Amino acid sequence: MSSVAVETRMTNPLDVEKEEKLDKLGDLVDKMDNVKISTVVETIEAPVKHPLQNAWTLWFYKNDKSRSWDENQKAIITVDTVEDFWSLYNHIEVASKLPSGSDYSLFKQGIFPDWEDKRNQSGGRWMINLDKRQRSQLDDYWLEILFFLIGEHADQHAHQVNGAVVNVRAKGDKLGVWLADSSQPDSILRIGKMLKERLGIDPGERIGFNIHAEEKSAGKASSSKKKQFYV
Ligand code: MGP
Repeated sequence: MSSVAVETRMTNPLDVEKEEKLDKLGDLVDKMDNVKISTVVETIEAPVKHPLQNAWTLWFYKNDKSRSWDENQKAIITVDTVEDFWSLYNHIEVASKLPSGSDYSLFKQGIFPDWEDKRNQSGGRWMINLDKRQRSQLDDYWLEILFFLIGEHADQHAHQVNGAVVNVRAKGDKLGVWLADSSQPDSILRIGKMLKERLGIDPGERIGFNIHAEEKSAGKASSSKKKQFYV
């Protein structure tokens, strides 16, 4: 090949353009060779929730006279983390704002909030009866009781604690902490003392413990609802 021919081919504008394209492609390949493809898959961390020792179900009792007592009990939601408990608490009406005749109950998952449930049958409840004028204390008392439950504050007696109920009543509100076994006086009394202390109830004031079976057979006859224990 003569030098003229070489010269001619190299200066052909089409060839120059082709050459430039190839150069650019080469640059691109070089660049791509230097790109480090990360093998670490970045994970988006889910916020950590703090588990409760037990799962707890919130129940609402609506005083609807056309339905039976049991039918008026409605399970709202079950929570098993601190965060879900707060989200629930912040979304519902406080007890003091509920219509008279309503109840909230918080029970360990699987326990129906009545005397008849097999895990309640042999038990009883500590009752805190509030005077009509104590309505302003109701929400604080109820929240303190909720902490007592979900925080397992009864320590080694916590297995005894099945749940709690707040009865919103025009005649005077009531709070009850339901225990599983009324044949265990030591743990019943210990829990009663803890509750009094936590709620800041005057030491001179007494609270009493009712046995479910007796309340059930006594019906409306409040005189025969004999308290079995006092603290
Ligand atoms: P209550 O709601 O505990 O108190 O019981 P309230 O409304 O202040 O009435 P009082 O009788 O204590 O003055 C009201 C009624 O609800 C009881 O008499 C029962 O008929 C019924 N009831 C309450 N509880 C807790 C139960 C229960 O566990 N099982 C059944 N079957 N009925 C219940």
